[in-house]
Amino acid sequence: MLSSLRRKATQTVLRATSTQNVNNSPVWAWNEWDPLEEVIVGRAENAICPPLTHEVKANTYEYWWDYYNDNAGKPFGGVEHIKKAIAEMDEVCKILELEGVTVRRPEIIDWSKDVKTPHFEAQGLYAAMPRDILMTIGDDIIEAPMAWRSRFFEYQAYRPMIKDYFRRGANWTTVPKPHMSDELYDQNYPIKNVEDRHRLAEQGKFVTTEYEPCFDAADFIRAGKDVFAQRSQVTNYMGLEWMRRHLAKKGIKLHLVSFKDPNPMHIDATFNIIGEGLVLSNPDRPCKQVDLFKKAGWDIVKPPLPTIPDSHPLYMSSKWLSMNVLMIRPDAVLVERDEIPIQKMFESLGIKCIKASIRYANSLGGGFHCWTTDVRRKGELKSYFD
Ligand code: ABU
Repeated sequence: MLSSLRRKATQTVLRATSTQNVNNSPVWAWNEWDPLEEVIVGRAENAICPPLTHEVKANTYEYWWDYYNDNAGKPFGGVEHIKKAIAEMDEVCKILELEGVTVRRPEIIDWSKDVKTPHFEAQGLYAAMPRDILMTIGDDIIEAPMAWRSRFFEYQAYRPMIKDYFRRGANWTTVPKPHMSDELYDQNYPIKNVEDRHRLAEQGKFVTTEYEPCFDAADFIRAGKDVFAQRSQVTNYMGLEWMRRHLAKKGIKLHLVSFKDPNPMHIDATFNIIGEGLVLSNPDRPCKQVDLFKKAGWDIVKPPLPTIPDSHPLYMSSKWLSMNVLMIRPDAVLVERDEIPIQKMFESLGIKCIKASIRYANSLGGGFHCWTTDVRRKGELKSYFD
């Protein structure tokens, strides 16, 4: 049964001029579900397996560590796997266009090139997950600083289109780039196995230190005047504080939320807001602040177990990519073709399923939400907690 909040036909729209897209900015989105008009879809091209550095080890499952050691610097998943992921994402673009959404893609870059900064040397990773690096808040497109060395230069794949948005009137924020020197990583982070991971997460200990701000944009999830974010292996408190102050200037409150999660990295397969007063909450990773949502009349929906087979490689994620969906409109969702149980769940909520299969793309670490970032959604800034 849906809550009174969702049944309410309308809510108070904050009528301040600044919350309406009066300048017709090409960048405009306040939440995760308003009707989608333009989206960036990532690319698998030239994806490179990163070496098993401290930060990669802390974010990946133990049974893949040998894979990383054996394949660092090589095509991630192998050349044939990448080709299949590319084909899947090209198909996703066509499906989105058929839904009336304008699709933009990042540049194709050779991520195997060695890069050197005053503080480290590395190769790149990919431009597959725009959600990790870009976040739209109103007319502001925000480039996240990131936390993995292999992702330091990832922003370059998006710069031509960001410059285009800027020229056409969008705001553009680049969060200070971290040094990513050794001080950003706990060199003695005592992770040897899965048990360590559980224990350390329970103690609130993560591989990134507080040396300088760092975060991935995918640790944030938007609901109008309230944005929720987690401390994770890639997002530190200093990064959260930087964003708290940035969002406060726009009248948006950043809430720190946490979960019973042994491997926090990106909130959108843990707590994925899919509508007004409606959130998918991973049953394996309960939210410790769930009362905040319940008190505001939100519906907390537990998605069914994912169906992805054990034999399918997921190098950087759990199977819960099944709930990592992209809302196309409040009543339509982009969902994995083979995940029948979650499709049934959406249909029971009155949400139409637009289906595509991205199993090979999943292997690189993301579902539909990770593989995209919304640039423009039709709608205004509202509060869903009043
Ligand atoms: N990058 C999303 C991964 C999320 C998860 O494994 O739960």
